[in-house]
Amino acid sequence: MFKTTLIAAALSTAALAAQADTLALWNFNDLDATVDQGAGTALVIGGSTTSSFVSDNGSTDPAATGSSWSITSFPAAGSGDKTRGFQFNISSAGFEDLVFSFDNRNSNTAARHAVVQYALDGSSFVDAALVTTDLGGVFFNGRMIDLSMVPGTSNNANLAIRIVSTFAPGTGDYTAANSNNSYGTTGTMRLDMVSLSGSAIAAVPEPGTYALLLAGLGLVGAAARRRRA
Ligand SMILES: [Ca+2]
Ligand SMILES: [Ca+2]
Repeated sequence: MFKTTLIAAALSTAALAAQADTLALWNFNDLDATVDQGAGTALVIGGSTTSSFVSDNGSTDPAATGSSWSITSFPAAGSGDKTRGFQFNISSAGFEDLVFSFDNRNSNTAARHAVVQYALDGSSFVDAALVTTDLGGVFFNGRMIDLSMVPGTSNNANLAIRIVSTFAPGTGDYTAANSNNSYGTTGTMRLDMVSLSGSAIAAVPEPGTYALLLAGLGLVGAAARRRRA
């Protein structure tokens, strides 16, 4: 009985570790930036503003009809690199192997490049990945940033993630999403299905637990031998 209980506990811990949970999800279908599943906060940063909650046609949202979050008011050409866009504050307390994902759609004149950044303290942001949107008016779906190998992102109550517009790599200015257009501050950037998923951190058994388990198996073995004798 004792042995069975210990093995069952070990199995359930392994099952938890393998299962990805959604820590936070925004689908924007209720026309606001309040989180729709899990916990977290979303905000527009650096002077950008929400322009609307508009159709998400073309995103991965399984809802038959839904909305996405559109923001505008981006920096003037050649200024404000990595200052405007979206920010998500999501606690990862108790979770590891985090993956941040989103769908996004830019208007023709919005910046072609954005950088996804993370902060371990909620405010000191570090670049994690560059995303390129080289077409306007089309959703680019399932963008994923794997944070599993980024130290400090796991089990962090102060984790924050940003998506901010950035200059074209190696230049000092923005490029428009659509190559036939010029960059404009009134371009829009939309997001849908923003999520952070992860795995519950498995409790590490104390060394004593293994000793008890082995002792239990030894007792069972001894009992079996006695029965055979
Ligand atoms: Ca949606
Ligand atoms: Ca909402």
